[in-house]
Amino acid sequence: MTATAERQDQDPSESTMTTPRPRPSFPLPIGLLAVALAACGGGTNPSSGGGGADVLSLMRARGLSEADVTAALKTYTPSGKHDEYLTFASGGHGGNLIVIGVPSMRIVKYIGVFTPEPWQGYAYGDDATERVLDGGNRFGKRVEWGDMHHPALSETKGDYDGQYIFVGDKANARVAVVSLKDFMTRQLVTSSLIQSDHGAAFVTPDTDYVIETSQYPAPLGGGYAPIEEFNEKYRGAAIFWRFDRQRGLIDTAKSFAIELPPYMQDLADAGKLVSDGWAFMNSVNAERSYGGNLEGRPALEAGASQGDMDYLHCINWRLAESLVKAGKTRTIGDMTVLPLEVAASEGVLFFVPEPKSPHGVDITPDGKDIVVGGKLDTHATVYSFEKIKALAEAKQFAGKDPYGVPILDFKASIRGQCEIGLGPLHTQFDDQGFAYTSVFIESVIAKWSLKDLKVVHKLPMHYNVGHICAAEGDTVSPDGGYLLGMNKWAMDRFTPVGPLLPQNFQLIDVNGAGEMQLLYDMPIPLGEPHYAQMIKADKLKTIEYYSPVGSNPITHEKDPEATLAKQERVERRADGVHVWMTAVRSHFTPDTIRVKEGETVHLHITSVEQAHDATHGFALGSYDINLSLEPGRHSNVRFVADRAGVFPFYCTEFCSALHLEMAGYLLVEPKS
Ligand code: K7E
Ligand code: CUA
Repeated sequence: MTATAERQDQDPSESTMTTPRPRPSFPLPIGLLAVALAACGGGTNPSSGGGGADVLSLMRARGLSEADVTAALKTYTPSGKHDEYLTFASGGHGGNLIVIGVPSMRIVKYIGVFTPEPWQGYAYGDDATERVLDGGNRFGKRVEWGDMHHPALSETKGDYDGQYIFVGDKANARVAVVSLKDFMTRQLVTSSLIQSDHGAAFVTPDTDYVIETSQYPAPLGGGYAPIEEFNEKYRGAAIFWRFDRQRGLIDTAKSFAIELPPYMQDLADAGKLVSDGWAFMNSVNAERSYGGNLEGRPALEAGASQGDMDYLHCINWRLAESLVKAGKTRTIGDMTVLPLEVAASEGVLFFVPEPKSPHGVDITPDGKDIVVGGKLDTHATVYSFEKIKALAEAKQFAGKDPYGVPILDFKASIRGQCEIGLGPLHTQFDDQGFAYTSVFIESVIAKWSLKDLKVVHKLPMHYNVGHICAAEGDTVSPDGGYLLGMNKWAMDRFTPVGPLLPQNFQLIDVNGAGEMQLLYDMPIPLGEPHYAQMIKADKLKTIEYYSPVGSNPITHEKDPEATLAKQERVERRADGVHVWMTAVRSHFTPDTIRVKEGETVHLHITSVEQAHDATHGFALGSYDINLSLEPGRHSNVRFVADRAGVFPFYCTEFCSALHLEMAGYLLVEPKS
């Protein structure tokens, strides 16, 4: 039975909280549509009794086609109903994660990750989150933005498990860990080893490791070498950050890296099922061009696209792990590194040529094939893991690169190529054996059969489509149904908002074996989101409040400075004035804080609430302090009261009828 028929039969009172995914095959004839709408109570004029006519006139008045209304029916999510999926989209250089419901495309949350986020009290004075952000300091310097590219949901046996999400920051070579219990960033890690990344974050099938691969080669460890010594002194690296699931943190001491030649390593993906234990990343610039267009050398991009082939990197990370345990490593900066010569000679690293300037590398759900899109090529190339493994094991090499890395024969390594169109980038998968590849130059998504490598449908995308994101699309069992096209720049699409264009996410019904159908356009008011992952919403198990009262939001343990009602107090100590404060509807205790100019102030504020709808905030203007006090959350803040005066503080969440009165004064008495 098609979802269309289901809709007609459905008693609205029986609808569940999760809207079933509609998968109609054909647009409805208008008359039938009107009847269906009327049966669903969709008439615009309740007194008319003839809802169908009203729907028709409404459609005419708004200039809507049958396809428009069908799309609306597939995305419209009535008040109070939840979305079936959540999409976690990168917020680009906004440095935040954006959480979007599917199919409604309603934004449900921003998560501060690389950028301080005031609403969440993320790094605006709150000590616990300040320390999280400081974990990503580069060479001792606080970096308050990030160029977020690829979110990776944690996996168990190759399936999203809804516990954590990891993201990479291309600009500052950082990886973040976000807990999906409370949608809070709990850790940032970075290594002096590499100076940028792009193949980040990607997880191995049980989230043993989070992969971060460098993009722009540089001397490992952050030192200097003349650029003329690029071939000898510049290197790439793939970091395997060890994830300790018990603690919910990356264990930097158990992490390691593999040194790579100075090609520009690009995206990565981890093998799964048959290819578990391996990771794959592609690269551009096998030419090792490094620019210098004012110094008589070719411009970087011209030099980097001269050759016909680049190298797909195939990494046996499980073997690398055992070589690391056997101590075949060097320490460079703060990282344990498996040297390039060891990786090349011991069977950790193999190259397979890949057509011109590849970009996406995506492992099929069965783990058998590796799909690579070549930006300057017209194919998606489908490599066979079985063939690669056999060639590697038989040591049947077509040659070696200048660093001694064995190269496998291209033809002998592939299962075939699918003629896609101009500029294939990224590939996703569904549950019916189809692959979907974004085609940047042509601005379409190509749907093709994995079995016979033939395109079955192309759907025009609005403009410069980059990544695409399918429901559970990177798992061993994708769901099909929905696909998100992530377009660069919302050219001509929405009401103009000045020269800086939003992005445009387009939701697509991928529709089983049929043709794809565009459902929804959504402007994204942040730039530039690169990738997203979509998870079944019922996999997430979020908390409603922090327990016990006085919990540190990062450790979820009771903070030593947590304060309960009646324990509020002020003490002067050698290191300054300590204020143990509570917040509860609708007051802070104490609400008067008296200090002397120049004193260091330590605020220890506990929300003693344990109800979901009892969040408070704590804003102290002029001192750049803003806390979120969710029920049960504790915050410690330290600052120097270096300006005498009267500073009101107040609650920033409209928590009760007396919310405006939830305020107090910091009185900083002048020294003299
Ligand atoms: Cu924009 Cu994956 Cu960084 Cu492609 S990447 S589009
Ligand atoms: Cu507490 Cu407003």
